[in-house]
Order: sequence, then structure tokens, then C-alpha cells
Amino acid sequence: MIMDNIAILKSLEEHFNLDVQRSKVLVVGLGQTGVSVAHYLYKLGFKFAITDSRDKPPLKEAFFEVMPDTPIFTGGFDDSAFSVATHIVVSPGVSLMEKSIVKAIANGVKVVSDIDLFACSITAPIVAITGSNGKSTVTTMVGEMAKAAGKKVAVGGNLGIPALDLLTKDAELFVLELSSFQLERTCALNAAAATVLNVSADHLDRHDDLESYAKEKQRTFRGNGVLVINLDDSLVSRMLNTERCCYTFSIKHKEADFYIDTLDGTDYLMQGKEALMPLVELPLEGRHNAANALAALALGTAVGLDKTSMCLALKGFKGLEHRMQKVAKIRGVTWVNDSKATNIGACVAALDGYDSKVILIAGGDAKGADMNELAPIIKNKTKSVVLIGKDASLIKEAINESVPTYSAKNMEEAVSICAKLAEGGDSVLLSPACASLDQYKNYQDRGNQFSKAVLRLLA
Ligand code: UMA
Ligand code: ADP
Repeated sequence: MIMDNIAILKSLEEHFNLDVQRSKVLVVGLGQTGVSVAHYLYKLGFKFAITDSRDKPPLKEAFFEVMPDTPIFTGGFDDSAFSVATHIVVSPGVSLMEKSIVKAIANGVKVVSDIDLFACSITAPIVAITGSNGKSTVTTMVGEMAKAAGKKVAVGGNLGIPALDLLTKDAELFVLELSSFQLERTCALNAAAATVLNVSADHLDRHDDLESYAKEKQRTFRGNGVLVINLDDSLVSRMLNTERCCYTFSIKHKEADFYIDTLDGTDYLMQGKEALMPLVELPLEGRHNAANALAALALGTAVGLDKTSMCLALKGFKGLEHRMQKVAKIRGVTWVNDSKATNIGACVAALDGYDSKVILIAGGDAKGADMNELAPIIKNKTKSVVLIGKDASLIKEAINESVPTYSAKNMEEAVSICAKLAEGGDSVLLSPACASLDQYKNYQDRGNQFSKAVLRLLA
């Protein structure tokens, strides 16, 4: 449920000293988040301005058709815009280390996130999901489970719909995917159930090191809700808190609350002594997806969803695009699009799921990660590797000739090299272990270009 405006204003004042008469808010970044924040502040009657460091933020024209009188500062972050603000709402894509932001914070300006504003505006429970990999999959799974259980549910956050835009839906349950960028600037969240799915190297261009990145993720556990903990991840299992209600999950350890066991030769998703459903009925490839299903079951259980509905939702869950998605089988060769593998952990999970060696397409923007971590699995699980993108040379150095590597200028060329290398029975996997922005609009664009190039082979 959503609170009325008077209750929201009271909550904002209590949490952030954000007062509709006295406060002046600067919205930093006019992307999806910034636009949702502006609409929210406008409805509540706050005075606010917007700043964006780009000359022409792409959403500017559409935004000004709706709110033509909003003051805006573009083409750089100007200290003068920050100096009049009492509060800044910083979009996740904008680093808190930006000079103007550091200066504003030093001058006593308060940072508030869109997730904070959201948390101050609702009474319905939140399920919060973060982690380096599997967030979108688990968020969608929990949303589907809630729908199957007959709940009015709203699903969003980093997944796509900004949290504040979910406030138009009078939901009984909110399921939010949260990134480390959203969490690092959030302090008012109190999720009814929360998980950090896993922590592996990602976004190290924005975080100091793996420990501090893990700490940002841990902020999802603030408050007094149920913690859902992955026992298979050493950084996450350290987050167990004996003073809080915790559900554990594991695909390796049977002492977890949610785990996998073999009964009469069949693997089951288990809770305690109860076999919830056979693993083969989960229509997703890869052991990592069994872990995702266990995490979703634990989160759903924590907010009171019934087991039958949760299992029904899992059995009907076909997975999301660009995640281990089979594109085609052409002349005996299976082509798989895992373009969403934008970090090493996701690529390792993808390769781990194969019993025989594959031909891998990898590369792009490594975001400061150490590509040497890919070397062992590439050696064990690939026949050859075709490299693309800005940091291809880092992967090539890491592979150090342990398997044959080829370089391609673009996806079309990468697919054509793979087509020459592949024999009947092989799999070709696009799982880049890197972000896409050096060559593509986003990971979807990269995945679509892969699929198009593969389907052209049919001709
Ligand atoms: N901007 C600046 N200066 C900067 C950086 C950005 O002015 O230094 C401006 C841009 O010009 C642009 C705006 O900020 O106008 C974009 O803001 P943003 O990058 O925060 O993006 P949003 O459109 O608000 O989308 C964000 C998330 N994006 C990022 O975290 C980068 C979306 O996650 C999320 O879906 C959306 O909020 C709704 O919650 C995307 C993402 O890539 C999918 N997330 C990363 C990931 O999953 O790895 C974290
Ligand atoms: P996120 O939203 O965290 O990026 P997604 O569900 O979109 O997660 O999946 C991103 C990538 O991570 C895909 O390549 C997918 O195959 C892989 N992946 C999904 N779940 C896991 C997991 N539990 N562990 C490791 N990799 C995973």
C-alpha cells in the first residue's frame, strides 16, 4: 500500500529533514531515475531543480513537454547549482565522487536516493534483491510467484521501471532489484525480505575493491526483515546475522534451509525435509539457475507466499532474454546468447554449466576487473575463444595461449569465425564477461546483433 501525501511528507521529514516548505532539492541526472524523482517531488509540492552533465540528456525534450518550468543545468555539473540545494537525489549512474557532489556533501548537503524516497512512501512489504549476478532473474521469479499466489505485486528498480514509478500501482507487495550504486546512497530501506545473491568482481571502476563493493551490497539487509543468505558464496555467508531471522540456500550444502537433494535418483529443490519440486521441472539451464530458484523460494516463503503457487511459477518460468538464451541450432551447432554476462562471475557460471568444451565469444569493457580470473575456466571449458571489444587484449594475455584465440572487429566477424571453427555437436556461447558500452548501445543491442548474425548463417 502507498501512504497518503501527509504521511509521506512526515516520513521524509523524520528520515531526512526533508521539508516541503524549507528544503530545496537538486535532482542529479535526467535519466529514468531523475525523471521519476522529478515527478514524485512535483506531486508532493517540493521546490527542485535538475542537473545533468550531458549537453543534451536524451530524456530532456520529453520531460520539458510535461514540466516546462523546471530549472535545469546541463553540460557539466556546476557548483552554483549545488550550492543552493539542501538535498541532492543522485541517479545511480552518477558517481558520488564527482567533485561537485563531494563538495556539496562536505558543505552539509544531504544525499537521498530514489530508493529512500520510495521506502518513505509505502507501507506494503518490500522484497529486495541484489548481488553481482542473477538479480533480474530472481526478481522476475519472485514477481511471478507473487502473481501466481494471487497477490497484487509491483516489480522494478534496477530491473527497469524506477522504484518511484511503481507508486502509481497500489500493490500489496513490491519486488525490487537493487544495484550496488542504488544501495550505496540508500539508508531508509527496511525490506521484509532481502538477499545478496552473490558477490564477485564487478563495477570495480566505481568501487574501491571487492570488500567495499560487498559492503554496499550488504546495505540491502538494513532494518529488521528476513535475510536470505547464499551459503555457497564466501563473502555472502559472512553476512549471516544470528540476531535476525535468516533463511539460507545452497546448491552444495544440505544443511541449508533451501537446498538440492537426490531422492530415488531424482534431484529435488528442497525445504527442510520437504521435496518442493523436481529440479528437471525448472525450465532453465545451468546450476546457477537452481541457486536462483532456491533464493526465490526462500524470499517468497519469507513474505508468506504458498509453496504450490511458488513452484507453479517456477515451472512456467522460461527465463529472460540475453541470459543463456538458445538462439538456434544450425547444422548441429547450438548458438547461445548470454550477452547479459557483463562480468567474470556470470561468464564462469555459464561455462560451468557445460559438460563439454564450447567455443566462446568474449570481450568488451572489463570495468577494471582482473581478467586473469577467467583463465582457469577458459582453459577447462573452451575449445577456442573469439575476442571482441576494447579489453580483448586483457583476456588474450590472461589466456596466454592455453587455448587458440582469434580477434574479431565486430559481432558479425566473430560469428563468422565461430561458424568456421564449429563442428556438429559444438556449442557457441556469447558470454562476454565484460560490459558492452564500448561497442554497443547496451547488452540487449549486443545480444541482438549476435542473434541476427547467427540467423544470417541460415541463409
Ligand atoms: N549522467 C550525468 N553524469 C554522469 C552520469 C550520468 O549527468 O556522470 C546522466 C546522464 O546524462 C543521463 C542520466 O544521468 O541523463 C542517466 O542516469 P543513470 O545512469 O542513473 O540511468 P537511469 O536512466 O536513471 O537508469 C538507472 C539505472 N542505470 C544505472 O545504474 C547506470 C538502470 O539500470 C535502472 O534500470 C534505472 O535507473 C531504474 O531504476 C541499468 C543498469 O545498467 C539497467 N544498471 C547497472 C547494472 O545492472 O549493472 C547498475
Ligand atoms: P543481474 O540482473 O544481476 O545482471 P541476470 O539475471 O540478468 O542478473 O543475469 C546476468 C548474467 O548472470 C547472465 O549471464 C546469467 O546467465 C548469469 N547468472 C544468472 N544467475 C546467476 C548466478 N546465480 N550466478 C552466476 N551467474 C548468474
